[in-house]
Amino acid sequence: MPFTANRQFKKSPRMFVAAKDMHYTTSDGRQVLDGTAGLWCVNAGHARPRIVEAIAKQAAELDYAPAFQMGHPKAFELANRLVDLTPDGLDHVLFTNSGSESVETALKVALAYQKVIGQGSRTRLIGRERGYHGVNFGGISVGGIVANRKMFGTLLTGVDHMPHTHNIKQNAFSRGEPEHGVDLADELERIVTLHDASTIAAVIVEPVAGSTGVLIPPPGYLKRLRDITKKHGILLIFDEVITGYGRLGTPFGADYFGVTPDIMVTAKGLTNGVIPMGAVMVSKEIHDAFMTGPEHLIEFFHGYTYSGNPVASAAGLATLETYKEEGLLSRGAELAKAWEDGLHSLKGLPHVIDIRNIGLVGAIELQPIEGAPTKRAFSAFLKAYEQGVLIRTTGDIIALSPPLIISESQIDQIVSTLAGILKTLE
Ligand code: PXG
Repeated sequence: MPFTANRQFKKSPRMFVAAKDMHYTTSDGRQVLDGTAGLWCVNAGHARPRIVEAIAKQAAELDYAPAFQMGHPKAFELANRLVDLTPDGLDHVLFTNSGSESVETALKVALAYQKVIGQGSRTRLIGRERGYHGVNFGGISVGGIVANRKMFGTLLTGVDHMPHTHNIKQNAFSRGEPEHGVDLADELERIVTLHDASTIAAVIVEPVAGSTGVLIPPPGYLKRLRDITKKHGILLIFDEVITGYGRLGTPFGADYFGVTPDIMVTAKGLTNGVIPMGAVMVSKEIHDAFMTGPEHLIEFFHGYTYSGNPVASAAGLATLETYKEEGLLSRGAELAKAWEDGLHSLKGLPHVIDIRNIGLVGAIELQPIEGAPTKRAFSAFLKAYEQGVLIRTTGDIIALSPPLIISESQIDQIVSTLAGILKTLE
């Protein structure tokens, strides 16, 4: 099983057999409130009729079409809808099948772009400590999670990392963006000085780091990264696999922070998690740079058997339609205050050393048990599951990211369940 304590699980399995709207049904017939939108992906809630119907219809009408040298209308329709939704300047789309593939695609576009514009010496990639960019070799190389890296050899060479922005000492219990740390963006200048701009192709960051525990940037930090990258001819890639599709109360993190990258990496909420699909948006400038040479030749040597798969495209279109009809891409902003107040009401409970929130994401950081890191949060996870609420834990951090259809009373349920659990934890 992926990223699972396999032996623990197999001794006492936790199985879901059905899901509807905000709830899972377990194999023993219990309802579990989804506090995590599956794995941060089921933004519109479960088994939404429009998406279910679109998938069934598409599978019967055109199940598969070759993606190389052939096309089908729905992939283009979805690409156009995405271009309408993304910030101005991101005008073209490459489809993938996951966040990890979207990351690899973005990194390859960045390297190839520098080459086609005559900047072939720009081969370095810059990521960030505590960044998560999926599990493939490019992604773990620019990523900053030691457990995901240390077993897998030398990874990509020519990669450097900026420091993360998490700072409990100064920023604990911040509501929304934390006050301190904008200067950490200047570490990029230091890295540029070390390697020289002429060797650096791209910088990749999550606008808000999700997987390593909801690390929110201080105001002005991402703008400063944008200024530095622009100044040095370095591409800026936002990995919006988690922050995309309404999670922060705006369509994308780029909108929330008012910063437009050159390349945007998405997946998860694109199809509401129902069918695997990712999308990478790039600027017109990047796209056009490849459109040279004889027209019968392939411009970019990259792609997947399932790029823009018809059923995934239909799921993506139905998902975007559902978001639009129900105003879900801004619902996180409407709920943000209730969400923030609910989470921060847990301040002062045993072991809680930080609480943070932005849009409809939150994290509660616990003091680890001495000598047994992750154990305290994992037991909170098991108790929450027994008490009918699904949460995620990463290290000793509880991470929450419910579907955007959550009601205020369901927010209360998550908070009161956690309050009860925190009082009883070892
Ligand atoms: N980039 C980011 C920012 C992600 O969060 C990926 C890339 C990779 O996506 P795929 O589709 O290849 O898994 C992710 C995935 C968690 C959790 O609970 C987070 C992810 C996946 C599973 C669990 O922290 N993020």
